[in-house]
Amino acid sequence: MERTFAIIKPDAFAAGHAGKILARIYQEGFKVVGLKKLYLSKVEAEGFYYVHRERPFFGELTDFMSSGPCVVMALEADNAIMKWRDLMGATDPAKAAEGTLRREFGTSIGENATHGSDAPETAAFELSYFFAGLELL
Ligand code: DAT
Ligand code: MG
Repeated sequence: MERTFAIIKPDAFAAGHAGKILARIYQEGFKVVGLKKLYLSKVEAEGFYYVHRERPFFGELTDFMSSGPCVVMALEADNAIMKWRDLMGATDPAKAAEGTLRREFGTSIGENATHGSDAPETAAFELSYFFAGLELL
């Protein structure tokens, strides 16, 4: 079993898609081992996306992620990291495959409904950024 870190981003939460996304997560066989609703500050969003600090879209990205409430989750499954990336689809919803979450709920490359860790090291960092070990028992 592997764990990954996922976010229902502010666009999807504000549009009322959190329930549908969560239903899909269960349907696909993930175990939700941690879940909370948060309203990130700009500084907290910057800390989370620190690896992207030099990218031209960093300001836009962190403004968006701190623009409203989101849902952060720890998901467990065999091959959870890749499985969740596959379910989300490509970063740009226009390029995401039919049936993926970003295709269904994303509206632009910036406002793409969900986040998922891309590797074991980033999953470890991202899980620990939002959850204490005791919250994931
Ligand atoms: P992913 O979220 O698929 O891992 P990423 O790590 O490359 O994609 O980028 C993180 C987020 O930054 C992405 O979900 C949305 C935003 N982003 C990426 N590329 C962008 C761009 N060209 N313009 C605006 N926002 C972008
Ligand atoms: Mg990424």
